[in-house]
Amino acid sequence: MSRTLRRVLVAAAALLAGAVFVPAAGAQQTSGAQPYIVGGTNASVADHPYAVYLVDERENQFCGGTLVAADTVVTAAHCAVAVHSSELGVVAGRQDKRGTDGMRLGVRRVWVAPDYEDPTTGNDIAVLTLAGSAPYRTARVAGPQDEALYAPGTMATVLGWGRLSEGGEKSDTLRSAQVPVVDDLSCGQSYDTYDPQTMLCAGYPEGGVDACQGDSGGPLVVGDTLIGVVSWGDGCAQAGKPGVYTRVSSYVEDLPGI
Ligand code: 4AZ
Repeated sequence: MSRTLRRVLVAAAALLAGAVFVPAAGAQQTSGAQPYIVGGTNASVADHPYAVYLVDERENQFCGGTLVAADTVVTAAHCAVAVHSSELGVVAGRQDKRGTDGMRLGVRRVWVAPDYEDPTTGNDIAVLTLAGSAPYRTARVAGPQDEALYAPGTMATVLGWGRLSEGGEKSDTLRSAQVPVVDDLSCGQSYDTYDPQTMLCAGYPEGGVDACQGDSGGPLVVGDTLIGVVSWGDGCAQAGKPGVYTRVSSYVEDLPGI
């Protein structure tokens, strides 16, 4: 079946079901809290100067990150181990991947949470020490005193250059979306391996708004405070499958350079 025909059929089925939330690139979502990361809108690096992305040896963006000091980026462990540090780059101050704004910095040191194995078992956090300084406003890292920011229903902002829909294309430009923090009981019902000590979930019960592939490692912030790192989930924006994030406050004491 052609991609176009499949989209038409999916859209027709969704209309019949009375709810349209299949986001096709460029389409506006008509249900849920946001029009159309998945279900987000364009964001500016002026508003979110701490939002950075990681590039591989071919200068391809493959993950996100958060600038937390001039030479320090928090990202996901699964991003940090994907590329050898000598070939890893961090791009800061560049909203559009096709442009040359901002700067690309090399990575001098990679710290990975010692107990990290894979995202679904937790500890999916890493710190990159940059080879130079990035002169941009940094995010504050949540600590144990910030438990209120993790209260269920708190609206948080997820940022990234990742896919606009599950299996779809990555964004050329920075996107953001608002998602509510999900309570631990619900998240445990969604995912067998959910660990409230090392993870948190965010998203709507009906789905529609989420981080997706390529957003991993990027920020989940409340205001300018980093509370989560995009880590994993079952697909993207599916009902009953919120995004899973690394619970940053559990690690603040361990993170080097912060
Ligand atoms: C990924 O593969 C990925 N919906 C990131 C975030 C989510 C799922 C997958 C959450 O990088």
